[in-house]
Amino acid sequence: MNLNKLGWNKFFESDFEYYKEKGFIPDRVIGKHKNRYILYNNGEYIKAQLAGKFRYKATLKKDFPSVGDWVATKVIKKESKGIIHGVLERKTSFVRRLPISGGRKIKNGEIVGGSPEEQVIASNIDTAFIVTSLDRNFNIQRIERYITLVYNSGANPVIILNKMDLCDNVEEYINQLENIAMGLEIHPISVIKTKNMDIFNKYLIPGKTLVFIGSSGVGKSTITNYLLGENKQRTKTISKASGKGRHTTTSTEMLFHSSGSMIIDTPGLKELQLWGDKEALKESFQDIIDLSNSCKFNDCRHNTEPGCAVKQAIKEGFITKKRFESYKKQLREIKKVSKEKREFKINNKRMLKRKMLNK
Ligand SMILES: Nc1nc2c(ncn2[C@@H]2O[C@H](COP(=O)(O)OP(=O)(O)OP(=O)(O)O)[C@@H](O)[C@H]2O)c(=O)[nH]1
Ligand SMILES: [Mg+2]
Ligand SMILES: [Zn+2]
Repeated sequence: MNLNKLGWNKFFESDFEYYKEKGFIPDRVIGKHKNRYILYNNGEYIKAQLAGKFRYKATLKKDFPSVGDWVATKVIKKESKGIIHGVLERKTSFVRRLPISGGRKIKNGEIVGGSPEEQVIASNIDTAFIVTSLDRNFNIQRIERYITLVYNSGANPVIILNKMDLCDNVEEYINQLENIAMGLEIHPISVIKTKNMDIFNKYLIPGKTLVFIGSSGVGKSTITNYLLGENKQRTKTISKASGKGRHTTTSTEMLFHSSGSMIIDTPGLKELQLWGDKEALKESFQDIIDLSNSCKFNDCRHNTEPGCAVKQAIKEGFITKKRFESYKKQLREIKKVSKEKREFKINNKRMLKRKMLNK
């Protein structure tokens, strides 16, 4: 199997130059279990660990390899294992803010505390399927958050509405979504009843990487198994899954589809805090940002200012109040994380400096 079939291209090649000279080989991360990684290359699966020097230099969570990454490795033949020495720059990556370990605190509807770090869920992906089910799980605000994060990942967002067999007003859901997912493809499907499953064909392109993301119980693994044509991924067996509680998939895994594309199945995300900078909402809330360019004041906050185009659009029913509320909430969250990120960076620098001086 050549590297291109695994998604390798010029982007990674140029970053790999440095490692190539040192005799490393590029492998793709297809699985991760604590400190152990499973890599793939040339039709072979390789168990791998991190090099000591790499571990020493990696300080942030995002410095460590994640599923979908290309890594520079050396294989120890007689032990048939690989040692990872570096992670190549990610072309795209789906990230969220690192969840708080050991419970979270909520204040005024927002999560407080926790380290302002990003967590990489999957990288070097081409298409991200945001999966939701047409039952109690359906939640516009949550989908809006996924859309923001997928746009920021650099991958192409596609919305999958699974379990259409359980719903008799699919059109209503689609109408609601069209107001928040402008221009995105929205596909209602049912894996169980094999409805509309051929919509996936156009994304299953050799060398492309697809990822399924969404809450627990929406059917990500059931879809993955259907596409693979075998029951590789464990799925919830009780058909009356509540959509709450235990996660069936516990680790992210990359699987190979017969078309030559790669499918990443992820565990359901319970918490979805935003990550990004001030540009983070420019695609997911393009409607509101476009409108705000027509506000009378450049720095209009769309509160009580005269000549506010956003308020006018709400009044005339072009955008819903809910949509505007989502925008404000996401904007607050992004501003907060940007601020915390800056402070975190300064503290980190100070800490490093102290470490150096103490040496
Ligand atoms: N009615 C109906 N049930 C479905 C459909 N697709 C999946 N399910 C059921 O939904 C439940 C959860 O499916 P999973 O594939 O395990 O969900 P998941 O998104 O992978 O969940 P996590 O791994 O926990 O994140 C299972 O009981 C499936 O049988 C569908 O199209 N219709
Ligand atoms: Mg699953
Ligand atoms: Zn305004």
